[in-house]
Amino acid sequence: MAYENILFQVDQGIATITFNRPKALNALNQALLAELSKALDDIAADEGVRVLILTGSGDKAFVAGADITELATFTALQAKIFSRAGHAIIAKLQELPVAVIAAVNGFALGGGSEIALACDFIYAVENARFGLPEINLGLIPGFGGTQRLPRLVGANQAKELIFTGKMIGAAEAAQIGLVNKVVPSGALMEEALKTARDIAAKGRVALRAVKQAINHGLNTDLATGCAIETDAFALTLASADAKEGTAAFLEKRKAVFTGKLQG
Ligand code: CO8
Repeated sequence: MAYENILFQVDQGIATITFNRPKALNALNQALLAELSKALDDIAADEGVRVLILTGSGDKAFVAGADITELATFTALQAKIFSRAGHAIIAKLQELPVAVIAAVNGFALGGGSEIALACDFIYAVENARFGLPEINLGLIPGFGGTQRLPRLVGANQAKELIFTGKMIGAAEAAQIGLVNKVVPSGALMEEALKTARDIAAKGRVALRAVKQAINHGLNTDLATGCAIETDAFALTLASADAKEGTAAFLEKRKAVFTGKLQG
């Protein structure tokens, strides 16, 4: 598939997807979502990828939400199909077996915030703006915002943001636990890449297992979550990566992980 609405590259185990409709502040239309879905499939199938960074082109927006021009033409049925497709793609993003960093370079509104919420964590520039402004359009969030935001920041913070549709800056987003790190605008990609390189050097088996344990554990009770962790721990202990990691420690050298379950 030729990409027209995103830029997609993979370099040394780190994939980058850049939302690339700057004239519409990178708003999500059906074509962009289809391209995003394909790129995520490619990443999931590529054994060499450890980390994905999502960002927006230009210096104004990460993603300013669903494309309102397109949204305004939908029938209720088309809206349901669009919302379902968005949910499926965002779930795919959340379950991707690599670490996913949202590098938010400006507005992350509506569907843009909802994509960032499905990433493993968010870095943002100082002038980034977050919000779920759908209520200002007479709508509600349709790509998981009513579910993921309260799980991340608590129901009270999420309700205030969603009921008012207001935007908050990066500092406030960090204060409520939505953003991990706030950086000056010129430093965003370098900061994200620094963390990505750090994660990419870890064992792939452990990385996949721990992401799955955290994600699945969060959707269950503590005892079930601990059982999920126990199974995942046993699986990683038997892996070639764990043999290499423990041997390297005992031999006082740096581990070289192959990402293999069996040596
Ligand atoms: N869709 C389409 N075009 C957009 C969007 C958008 N979401 N956001 C901005 N644009 C366009 C503008 O129309 C404008 O185009 P043009 O130059 O042709 O007039 C261009 O981008 C630049 O935007 P502005 O001139 O408005 O720039 P400002 O700096 O003045 O304002 C804002 C920036 C504050 C970001 C403003 O553009 C804005 O409020 N945008 C809309 C934000 C919004 O409401 N997003 C939520 C959309 S709904 C949603 O995401 C629901 C997701 C789930 C859907 C499931 C449905 C079934």
